[in-house]
Formats: sequence, C-alpha cells, structure tokens
Amino acid sequence: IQTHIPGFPRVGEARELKFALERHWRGDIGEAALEETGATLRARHWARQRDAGLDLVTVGDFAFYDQVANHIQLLGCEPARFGFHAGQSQLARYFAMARGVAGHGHAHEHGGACCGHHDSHALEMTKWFDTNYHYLVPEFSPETEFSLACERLFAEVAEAQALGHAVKAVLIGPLTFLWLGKERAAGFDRLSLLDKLLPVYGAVLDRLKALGVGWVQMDEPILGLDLPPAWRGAFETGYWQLNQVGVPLLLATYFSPLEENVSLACRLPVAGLHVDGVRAAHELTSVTDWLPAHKVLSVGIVDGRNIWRTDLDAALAQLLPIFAKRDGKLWLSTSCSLLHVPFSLAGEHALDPEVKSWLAFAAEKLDELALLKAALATFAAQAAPAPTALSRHSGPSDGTGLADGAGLSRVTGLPKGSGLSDGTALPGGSGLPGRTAEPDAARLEAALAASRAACASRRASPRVNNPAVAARIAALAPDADRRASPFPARQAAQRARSKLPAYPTTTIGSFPQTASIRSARAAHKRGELPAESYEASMRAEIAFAVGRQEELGLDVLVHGEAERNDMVEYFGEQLDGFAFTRLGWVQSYGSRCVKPPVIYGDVSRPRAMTVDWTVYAQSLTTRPMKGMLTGPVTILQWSFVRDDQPRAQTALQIALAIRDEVADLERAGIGIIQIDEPAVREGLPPRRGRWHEYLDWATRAFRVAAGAAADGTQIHTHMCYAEFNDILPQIAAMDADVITIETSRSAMELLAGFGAFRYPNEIGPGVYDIHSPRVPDTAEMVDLLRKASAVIPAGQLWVNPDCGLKTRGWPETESALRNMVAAARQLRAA
Ligand code: THG
Ligand code: ZN
Repeated sequence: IQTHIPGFPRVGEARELKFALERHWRGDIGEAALEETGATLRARHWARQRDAGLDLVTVGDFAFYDQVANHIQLLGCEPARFGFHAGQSQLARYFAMARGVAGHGHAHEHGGACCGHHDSHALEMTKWFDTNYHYLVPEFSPETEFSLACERLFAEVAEAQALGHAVKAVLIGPLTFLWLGKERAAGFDRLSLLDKLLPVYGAVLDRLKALGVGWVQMDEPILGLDLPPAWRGAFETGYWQLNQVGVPLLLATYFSPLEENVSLACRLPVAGLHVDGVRAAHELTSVTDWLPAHKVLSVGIVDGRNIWRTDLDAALAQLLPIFAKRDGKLWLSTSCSLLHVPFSLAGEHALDPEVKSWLAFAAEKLDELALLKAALATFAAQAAPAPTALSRHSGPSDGTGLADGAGLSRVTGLPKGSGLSDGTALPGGSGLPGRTAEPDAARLEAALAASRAACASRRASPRVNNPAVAARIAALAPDADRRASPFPARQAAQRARSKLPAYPTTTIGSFPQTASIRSARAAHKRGELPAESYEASMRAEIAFAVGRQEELGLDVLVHGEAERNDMVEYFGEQLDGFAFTRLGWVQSYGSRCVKPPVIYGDVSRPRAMTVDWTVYAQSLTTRPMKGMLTGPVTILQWSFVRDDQPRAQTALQIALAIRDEVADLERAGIGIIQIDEPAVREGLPPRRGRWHEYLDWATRAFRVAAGAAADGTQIHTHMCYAEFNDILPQIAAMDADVITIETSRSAMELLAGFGAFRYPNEIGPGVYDIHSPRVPDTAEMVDLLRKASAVIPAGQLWVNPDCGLKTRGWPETESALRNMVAAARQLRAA
C-alpha cells in the first residue's frame, strides 16, 4: 500500500503566497524574494506530506498563479499576440499572460474575463471543471508550436529530492491540456495539435526520468466528460507514445465517473490509474475488475472536494474487497487535488468544537490517508474480516457511536505492541489522539474510535437534524414553486403598481465598497465599533447611495449593500445550519481566495435578514427600492455542502429561508425583490446526461424562494457569466419577472440566443462592462440597446450595467450611470 495526494493547496496556511504576489505586483519585492516564498511554501507542504506518513510527495502542483499557465510555459506555447521579447524574464511573461499588460488590458478583477481587444490582454479565465477554481485558458491556432521551454518543474523536482523526498511529479495530461484551451481560428480543431505536442511531453518525461522521478501523475480529468470519439481515440495513440519513455505513468481522473471510458482508462498503456473514489464510488468494483493485475490502482477514497471527516469504517469496508482483489497493489489517495479545500483546522479556535470535530481540511486529510493505510495493512496481516461487519450504518446509535463495541476494534484485536504488518509507524500527526509511547495498535484503535465517534456525533446531532425543517418540507404544497398567476397577469399588476417608464433603468445591487465602508465593517467585526455607531455609519452610506441614484435619475433604486461583505457570507451568517471558519481560504484564481461557509445542518432563518436596511432605504425615496437577496442555488454552490443528504434537499431548505425573507420584505411594503443566482450555470454536472436532474431541482429551488410573492410584487434575478444559451429554457422556467444578465463578454451571442428562444419575461442585458474602469459613452449603449430591441420586444427591455458595482469607484460609476440613463431617455424619445 502506498499513499499520495493528487495535489496540495499552494497558497499557504496563512495565504503567504497571496501576500507575496501582491507585494511583488506592487513592486515592493523582486522576483528573487517571490521565488524564495515559493520555495519555502513548497518545502513546507512537502514536509507536511512526508510527516503525515505519505509515501510520495507531489511535485508540480505549485504555481505562482495557475497550474495551466505553468504548462503554457513548460510546453512553450505562450500566445504570439503578447509579443514577448528576450529581455523579459519568464516570470514577467507569466504574469503578463495572467494579468494583462498595463495600458493594454487590466487584471482580472472579479472572476470574469477581460473585455476589449488589445493583443496584450490577459488570457481568459474560466472554471476548472465544476470547481470554484478558475484557470487561464490556453490559446491554440494552426500556428501554435510547442517546445520544452521552462525549467521550473525540473528545478522543483530537484528541490524536493535535495530535501530527501520520494517524488511523484504531476503534469496535466496532453489531452486535457488541449481540451482546456480555446481555438483562436475558425474551423480549426485543436486536437490536430496533438502530434506536435506529444514529442514535447515525451521530452518532459525524459527529463523527469533522468532526474530519477519514480512516478509521473498525468492528470486527465476529461476522461470523466462526454468526449467526442476522436478525443477518445487520441488517448490510445497518445499514451502509447508517452509510455515509450519508460517512466511509470499514473493516469489520474477525478471529479466525475468514467462511465463509457472505464475500459478505455483501464486499458491505456500506463503503469497505474487513479480514480475518484467519492464521485465515482459506484465504479470502483468495475475498475478493480477491469484494470490489468500488473497495474497500480490508486483509489481517491478521501474527499478532496469537501471538508467532512472521512467515515473510516465505511472507507475500510469499501477498500477491503478491492485490496484483496488487487493482491495488495493498492494506493490510497484523496479523490482529487486538495487545492479545493482549506489548509488546516489548526487555527480554527472560534469554530464550535462539535462542528469542528466533524471536519477535515487538507492537513487532516493527509492524516486520514495514513490512518487508512495503517488500518488496511493491519487487517491484511490478519485473516480478512467480513466487510459487512464494518458497514456504515451498523445499527441504531446511542449518540456516541461506540455502542456496538465498534466493529473495527473487534476485528483489529491486535496483541498489544505487535506493530503493524508492514512495519510502518503510525504518524504522530495532529489527527491522532494517541501518544508516541503507546503501542501502534492501540493508537490505531484510538484514532479509529475518535473518527467513529465524530461521525456518529454528526449523524445524531440535533444541530444537524431540525425536525421543524423536515416537517415544513414534508408539508410543502405541491404548487409552492408556482406564482399565483402566469407572467402576463403579473406583468399587468406590476405595471399598474409601479408605473415605470419604458426602458426602465436600474443597477444590479451593490455600489462602491469604499475604504470607509470596509474599515467600519472590519472595526465592527473586531468589536471595536459598537453596533449603534456601525449601524449609523451604514445608514449614512445607504443615504448617500440613494441620494446619488435619485440625482442620476435611475428608476428602480437599490440600497447599495454597504453592510454586506460577501453575498453568500452575509446570508449564511444569519441562517441556522451554517458555520464560518477563520482561515478556511480556498484559491479562486491567482492571488484571490474565497472562504466558503460550511453548511452542516438543516437550514432555517431565525429572523429577517435584510428588511431593516431595505425599509430604511425605501423611507428615503418615493421611487421603488429593490430588495436584494442571494438565491438558494448560489448560496449552495459557494458553500461547502452536506454530504449526508442530496444537494437538492439542502437547496430546498435554503429556498424556504429565502421565501420567508421575500414574504417579510413584501409585508414591509417592498414591491420589487431581486434574488441573485449568478452560480446557477456553474452547478451543472460535468456530464450532460445529468444536467436535466440538476436543472430540475435547481430551478425549482429558485421558484420556491420566489413562489410566495404576490402578483404585484416584481421578482428580479441576476446572473453573471453569459454562457447560458444552452440552458435558456431552464432559465425561463425559473419564471423571474425580470432577469438582468452579464453580456459584456459576448453581447451579441447572448442576445441571439435570447432572440432565438424568445425569452418570455422581461430582460435587462447589461449595457456596459463593470469589470473595467472604462466609462462607456451614451452612443455605445444606445447602439447596444437598439441591437437588443431587434431580438427582444422593446416592452420587455430593462437598462442596467452588467453586474454589481462594488469593485468600482464612485467617480467612474456616476459617469457611466449618467450616460446609461441618457441612453435610456434617447430610446424613450425615439
Ligand atoms: N462570493 C463567493 N464565492 C464566489 C464569488 C463571490 N465564487 C465565485 C466567484 N465569486 C469568485 N470570484 C472572486 C472574486 C473576488 C475575490 C475572490 C473570488 C476576492 N477575494 C479576496 C482576496 O482574495 O483578497 C478576499 C475577500 C475577503 O476578504 O473576503 O477578491 O463573490 N462566496
Ligand atoms: Zn453579476
């Protein structure tokens, strides 16, 4: 048995990489100092892996910005449009690709891609499969050439070897690398570049072999997608060629079941196969049977996408038959890279201790792997016990989980001090309660018992299970997801109520988060600003934003969200069933991180969350004030979610909480309520065959959130990232009265989609890109609105920017909105 991980978080326990990058970009530290931070972090992270007892450390998962960008340099395919010259350092070119060149483009500001057309614009960013990580998109054309152009990976391997580590290098495989790129020439198929690319991969493998690397992990997660036949075929020829180098290859798949690619993945000429034992658990048996006996099977049994402590009993029950069939040739791993989970629980002093005992972040997951290896080795040394003795739900729990004499200790039954079968010492890592002096077997049993107790406490905890929530869902009327009347009747009621002009103007919700807003919020959070002073300063900010909007002549106003940090965190903090970490950062892109909440229990809303602020804002104006909420799917997507109930169920619970907030706002006289759902599209499963199921429950959750609103209450929604032409019918099925959408990246494409589908309700296609400080002029926006009215009936059109304004400054915001209002007035006059 060997243990390894597909990758480790690189930002650092205290986000050291983020801060070093930002210092470097500001010009405060040079390349050498940045490189030193990188080396320090790598050394620390490798030491973590070794100290936890892993057999191999992973090299090649580090990146100063993004692992795909690293491959663009390794493989020598920096886009020619950047016009790089010999005087530029490799690192300078790297950051130019990642962030654009000053004067030619701008850094990514908000997770979206850049606008404009200059050659030195940053590479586009897009989501890494269905994670919240964004990678830089390689650009391919018929002219693209490849060469082994960067020594960084080899230097890192040497670095790890010098530190005495047994190294497994990791590469993004050639097919996945090509798949992730985009074609910058019409009628060109990037797969045709494979013949030019493979020799360079061969050269990389040659170098790794010469360095004495024991294994090379080739990440090919696209094996879990619906692949065209040509791409599936290319795997066979491609890997046949790469296998000639003679360095053992571990083909790694993750995030999705292999399905029709199981036999392909099993027969490729490589030395080993890694599979996602969490998302593709049901395929473990077939993979175990299909994979030739001489190959290594690496099972990603510990969840790399979520933060729950592994149920070790259940994991061992799954692993034992595989272990027996593979004749001991089994590797244990996390399902995918740990990039997607926070670093460690060590600093979480404020977290509720019971909730904390249910969690495992990256560092704790390393300990779990070591523990699983030790347990498996122990069982193997004895007569293999019947796996059924270890099954997850072995009877009613008394709350301690130890009532049943704990199946494992019964089967372990090691003589004290016997040691483990293969001589491996148990790690002294933080996850193990035992002391070094104790015999290994006793420590193993203690660690297993601790894990079992934590899992049992989670299953039985009243903080997880709230009978009132279950009862409410059971009693939910079948038509709770439907508004009282169909859209035309609602539209008439809403028009009679708010009497808006044609082409009504509005904004997406947030106004600039100035330094004074942020410092007031931070001071309040630290307990240095009393609630009354904090509230007074937020009210002043709201009054300022309302005054500006009246002066600009906007029709539907917003309060500006000064009191909100993050659109998910703000709601999660006020809902039951959510926990927040202090340091649970996860890289989103480059130096940017998010701190997703943990949804651990049934969700409910103890009290109104937004009503006071909204009512105050409405009291300042006679124009309609829009209430601002975050939708259930987005709250779900941007949180760590429960793994003990379907996501659909959690989404529905959140939807009910939002539904109550809608009702409270309505009761307080608010006639327009926006329920933001920017993340609906990113929840789509990797396989198209499963889209339907997801979209069904996701759109239903939204409709439940909105469903209680009276006909005269206008429900808006907002979505970022325009690529949803392929799910327009489902977006229409959400039945919002108005949808505002981000169009900046591909306005025409999106409008064509909405025109062809004939979207039934009202639409506000963003008329300018808020991700750039550029102020668009009126004519530009008039032009876009004219084009929009060619495909969308004028009576259905709203006029708004394409996203919230919180990352902008006031001067550019006011100029842009002034021009926007002028554009709407021109259209009304025409
Ligand atoms: N909120 C949440 N999740 C998200 C987004 C969000 N996931 C997807 C998308 N938006 C990611 N986009 C961003 C944009 C900005 C930042 C991170 C992800 C960012 N982060 C700050 C940083 O790293 O410095 C941290 C901010 C903080 O202190 O809270 O700027 O909008 N939940
Ligand atoms: Zn948006």
